[in-house]
Amino acid sequence: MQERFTGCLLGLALGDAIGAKREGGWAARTLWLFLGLTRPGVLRWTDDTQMALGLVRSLAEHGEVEPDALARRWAEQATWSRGYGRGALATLKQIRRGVPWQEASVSVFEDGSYGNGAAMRVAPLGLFISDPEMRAEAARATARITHAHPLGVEGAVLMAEAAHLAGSRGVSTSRLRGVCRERPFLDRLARVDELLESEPTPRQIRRELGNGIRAQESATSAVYAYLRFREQPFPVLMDFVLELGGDTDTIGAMAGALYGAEHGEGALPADQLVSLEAADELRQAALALAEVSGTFRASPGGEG
Ligand code: R7I
Ligand code: MG
Ligand code: MG
Repeated sequence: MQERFTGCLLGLALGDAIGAKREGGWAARTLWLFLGLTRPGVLRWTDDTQMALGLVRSLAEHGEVEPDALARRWAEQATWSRGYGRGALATLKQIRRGVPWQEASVSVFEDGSYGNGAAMRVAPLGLFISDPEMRAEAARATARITHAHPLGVEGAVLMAEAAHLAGSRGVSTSRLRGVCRERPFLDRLARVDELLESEPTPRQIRRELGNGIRAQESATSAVYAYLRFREQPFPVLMDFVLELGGDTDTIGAMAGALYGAEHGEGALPADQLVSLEAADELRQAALALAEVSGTFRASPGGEG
């Protein structure tokens, strides 16, 4: 069980760091290189991992989703140099200044963000909570802090469920469809099944599911990539993610988390783990969460 927690968070971080080198166009990549944010030989991760780590620590500390504490923790850590989404960073800065998250999360986009930021960070929570309804409600509670839009929230519910099912090798699109309510997710998940019957090119996946920052695109593409390559070595999965292009760090983070949740840390490439930024910190945080798993309490913040 511990292996699954460390595998999930380290797989998320590896996918994020590997994908980050390819995220965006040449201008963004050159800027990152110039600023020293990516260095040869170091797998430096981005906001996806920073927020997942914050969530893991908060869950381990409180034994539940404590939205106010989680919002504060995320807000304290947020810095542009980790490549945060524009809206997410503005929201987190407001929270840091003392604006209640309920207000901040609908201040940049009036219906809240439909970005994939709530989905990218939530996988470890899926392993932590075994009751399906509490899992979905807890995922929603984490999402609402920065991503109040129903599509942003749904991305988190989907990824929490996928991680949970990956932990027992039981991911199927029909089970994932069971936790979804929104058309853009339901339609794409139905399509994932058909796409798994042949071997479509990355270009076709890009066209049919999408590789963008919208939750319904990158989250379903990550689920697809994981289901197609889950029995192959981790680098094969990552090569496909890089070929998908677009929001590669986030698709990498989500697919990597599912792969790690299923196979455990032992299945992740040892040479890459050695180069991964703060791997030991991530491992310790995941172990601390594993230690308190099974103690989850329904969160008062989860109802709201
Ligand atoms: O979702 P979010 O945290 O971004 C995560 C992404 C990942 O790829 C990370 O790796 C990082 O690179 O960023 O950040 P948000 O700012 O909430 O959403 C991302 C983007 O989606 C926004 O900057 C907008 O471009 C777009 N977006 C919207 N545009 C119009 N109206 C999200 N919601 C809206 C909306 O309601
Ligand atoms: Mg990122
Ligand atoms: Mg990204």
